[in-house]
Amino acid sequence: MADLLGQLESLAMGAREASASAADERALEELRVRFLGKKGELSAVLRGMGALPAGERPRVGEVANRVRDQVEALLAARKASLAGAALEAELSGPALDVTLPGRHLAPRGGRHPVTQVREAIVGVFQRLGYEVTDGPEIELDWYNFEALNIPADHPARDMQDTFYVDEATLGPGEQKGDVVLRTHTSPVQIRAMLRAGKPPIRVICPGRVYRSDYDMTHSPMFHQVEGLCVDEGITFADLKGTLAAFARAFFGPGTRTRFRPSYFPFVEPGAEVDVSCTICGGTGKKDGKRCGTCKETGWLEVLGAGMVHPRLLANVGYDPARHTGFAFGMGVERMAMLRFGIDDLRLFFENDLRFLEQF
Ligand code: 2U9
Repeated sequence: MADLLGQLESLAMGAREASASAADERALEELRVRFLGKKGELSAVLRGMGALPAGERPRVGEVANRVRDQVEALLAARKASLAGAALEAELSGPALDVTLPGRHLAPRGGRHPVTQVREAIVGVFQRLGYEVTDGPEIELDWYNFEALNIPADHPARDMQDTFYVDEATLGPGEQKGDVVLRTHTSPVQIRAMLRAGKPPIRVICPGRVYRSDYDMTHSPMFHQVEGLCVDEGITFADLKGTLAAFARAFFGPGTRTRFRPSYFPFVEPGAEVDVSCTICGGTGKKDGKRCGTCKETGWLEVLGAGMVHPRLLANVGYDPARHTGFAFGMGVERMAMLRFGIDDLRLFFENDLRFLEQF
């Protein structure tokens, strides 16, 4: 018995010394396993009790229980004093700077170049007081063609240029040829005029349009931005001033504009609008050589425009004798090609990350 009591005595002393020098919580846990664990020192002493005469066991058991309580108390006290010291060190150290910027996650995506350019174009017109509006991409013939002065026998209605909605998908009362994928965003402006009921009207209409074309500069789906301004006393001078301001805002302050007569069924007179070449500044020469972007002309065609045809105003119930207006249209992909120096429009729709990551 004296042997076991001696072992318990030295176990308690060993635990006292070891816990006093334990440097952290991990060391304390190791001590708990060493002294109190299933395969630890205390368990070894208790196993030795089996060899004692029955009368001596209670005494040894009692001392063993007291030693276990002491060791537990030692470990707990050391744990508390370590935690107190750690808190003290943190409080007396440098203060936490809550004004430090946070850590940012790397951006996972970005806006498509066509989206970026569409937003830039629309933003200029919003700042000029235009309201953004959109309409259906699956459109009725009347809004897409008829109301825009494009009658049934007009070349623009050629099946080649348009996607007609199949008979099977037509709604009640609709006939083959009545429903098309819109070929321009112009029907949105027709709808906007009908909705407004009367001038003044100033809308900017970005959106997807569809034509059966596919090559370096044409895609069966592309994006347009069209604008419309109708009020009393609107003249071609307002059109020129507006588009010149747009060109300077979008391409840069030194940009010049040029209007060439052209024909569109929905405007009279109509014009194609060029801007001075963004690459050579309108000189036609780049580093002493021919500028390839403008083919040495110094000009880039970027817009179509004109005064709204009086027949269109009458079609939506406006009085062409009292109200006049101008309209314009541009292709977003073409603007993006010019802004980023891209020569093949199909790149925009292939979703190749090597291309998209460059914007
Ligand atoms: C209404 C009245 C007039 C919109 C116009 C153009 C000229 C034009 C093209 C530019 C490149 C289409 O994307 S593109 O191929 N657009 O040249 N668009 S005038 O005229 C309108 C529209 C709506 C009610």
